[in-house]
Amino acid sequence: MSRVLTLAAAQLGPIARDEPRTSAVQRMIGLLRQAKAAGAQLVVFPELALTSFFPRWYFTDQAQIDSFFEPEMPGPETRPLFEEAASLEVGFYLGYAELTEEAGVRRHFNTSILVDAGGRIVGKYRKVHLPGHSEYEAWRPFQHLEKRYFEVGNLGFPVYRAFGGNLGMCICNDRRWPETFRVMGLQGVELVMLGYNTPTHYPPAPEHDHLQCFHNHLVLQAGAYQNGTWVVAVAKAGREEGCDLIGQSCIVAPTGEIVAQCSTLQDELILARCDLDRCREIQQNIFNFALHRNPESYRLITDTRGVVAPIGSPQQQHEA
Ligand code: ING
Repeated sequence: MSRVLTLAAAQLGPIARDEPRTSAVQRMIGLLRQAKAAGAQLVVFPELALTSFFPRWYFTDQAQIDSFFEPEMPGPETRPLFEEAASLEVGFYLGYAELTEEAGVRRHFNTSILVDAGGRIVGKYRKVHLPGHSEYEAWRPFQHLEKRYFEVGNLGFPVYRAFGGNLGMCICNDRRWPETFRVMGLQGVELVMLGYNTPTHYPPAPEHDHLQCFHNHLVLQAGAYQNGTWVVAVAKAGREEGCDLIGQSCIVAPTGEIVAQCSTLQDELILARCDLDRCREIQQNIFNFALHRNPESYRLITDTRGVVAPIGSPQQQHEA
């Protein structure tokens, strides 16, 4: 019996800086209802889906920073989303800024959760690859201060048995790093869900601005194909507080083919019937890891953070 999941990508248009969480929640409830009416069982929302993408601004006051975070999940403003999803019997992925306390220390993470059709949180992920910088950089037209406001995720890349399959999560910049997909691939992942806030303009390399949408799909399709997994990737899109964010949310098959794609920069729902058994076409053949991988040749991938000197380079001779 094939394991077909009807998946929905629920793209959001801009969220204004002063837009209350209740407004974002109401927009997401509308998308949930649309998804349910179209037969969806699981809906993916963007990264940091409750507020404007606040790392674009420089803050020094911690209370102001914390105002963008959720001290509880669900909390009073997000509970209606959980309740609506449970009444519709639809699961969802939600990206948000997590404020938590561990051993008396307040911790800040860029987080996503997986919520089942009963409204229960069955999975959590904390963003590992934090892009951008940690201090104010005046030369930039807008900041990208994720390294200032978030800690590196400490949960690894877990894959969960849920919805009849192996489901994993990541967030935005994570998708650009092959390690993200491979660590989940080595746990037999069959669906990777992720949200993103990706500006069209990348200040350190403006000559790549015209490539942002290409790079987005490039890494999603590679991640899907090289690990034989479905991928649902969802944008917060459009001109948000003067910053243009790419859209093109999409659903990618294990073959790397895009099977559904958003065509606006607003709130938009796309769906696809995804047969999780189709992962086998890839995972049992071209990317049969147990048959073809040779980890003893890959040691550098986990042994070093940055680049090491190549053979014959002066540094290498010096060290030798
Ligand atoms: N945003 C961007 C992303 O990785 C970025 C940061 C933009 C990196 C463009 C490189 C190029 O998609 C987040 N939130 O990670």
